[in-house]
Amino acid sequence: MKKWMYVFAVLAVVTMVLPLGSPASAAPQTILRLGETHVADYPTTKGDMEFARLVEERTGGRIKIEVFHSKQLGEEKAVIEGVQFGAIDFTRVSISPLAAFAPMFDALQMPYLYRGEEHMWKVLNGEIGESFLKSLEPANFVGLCWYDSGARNFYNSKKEIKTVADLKGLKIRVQESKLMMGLVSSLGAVPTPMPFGEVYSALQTGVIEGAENNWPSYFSTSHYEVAKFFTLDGHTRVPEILIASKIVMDKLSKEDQEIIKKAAKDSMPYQIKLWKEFEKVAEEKVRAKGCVITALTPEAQADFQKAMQPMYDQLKPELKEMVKKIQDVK
Ligand code: BDP
Repeated sequence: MKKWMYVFAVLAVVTMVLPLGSPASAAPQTILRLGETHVADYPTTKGDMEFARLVEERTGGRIKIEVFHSKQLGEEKAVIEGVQFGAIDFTRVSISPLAAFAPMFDALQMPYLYRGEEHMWKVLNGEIGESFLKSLEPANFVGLCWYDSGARNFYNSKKEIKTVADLKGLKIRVQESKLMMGLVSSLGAVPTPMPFGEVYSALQTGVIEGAENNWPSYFSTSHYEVAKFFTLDGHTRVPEILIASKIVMDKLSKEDQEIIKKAAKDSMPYQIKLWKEFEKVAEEKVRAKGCVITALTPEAQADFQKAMQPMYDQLKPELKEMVKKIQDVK
């Protein structure tokens, strides 16, 4: 054998035996993508990044999850579809648009459903929350974990909202969700479903007059610049969820699937902690910018709740039953 052939043969054997992804090579074997609508320094995006970090650490660098924040992979509805077909590996979304793919999820986002955040976390971290995560499999998703998203409130560019009557006829942007359309209609306003990324310019040009969201989103999207009247009505608590594509997960080993599921759960306390901090910062910032923040009187608050009661009465039987189970969690 010529010398160069010998060297070549030895090299080939060495390459074959060296396991890919060993600390020596440090190159990931599998690179997966996660779609996120929020900007890089938003608490939820940081939760995604913590999840990715834990997966990378616990697989010794074999699996790397790249977080594409700021809608780089598209708006939520399109990204959910991508995950369903296995074109995108993971996403973190609000359960509002997800309910179009798994209708039972509406039970988790009914107006004034939870007695407070403690009640919500009891539900999500208990048997009910677990059954919801599992229930996504027939729709080709794997539910991984929940993130905090606080309470949602109305804001608009026109006037202070102190009573339900003040909302009458206002064009309000909602997520792409039937339930949210019904909610806004039940208050006498006009719902306009629209992707998150289009809301700022729609408010600016007057295509819509208002929207609804939590403090962090109101602040980070700069919607407060074009809609300065914010009313603390707290109509919903809509949990955020991290989901994986079932098609993608099924191709991984059982061991790696477990690492991913555990890493997601373990990223929750970090996201929730950052959320709490940022909720305060966002509120302080928009207050300092001179936004008009309106607290409802107890009577007005009761009227908001009363106006949405028909939504409960109209629920399909299986949803009604689930809502009752949620309410019964003590
Ligand atoms: C934010 C959620 C985000 C939603 C957005 C919206 O974090 O996932 O897409 O609301 O209103 O609070 O579309």
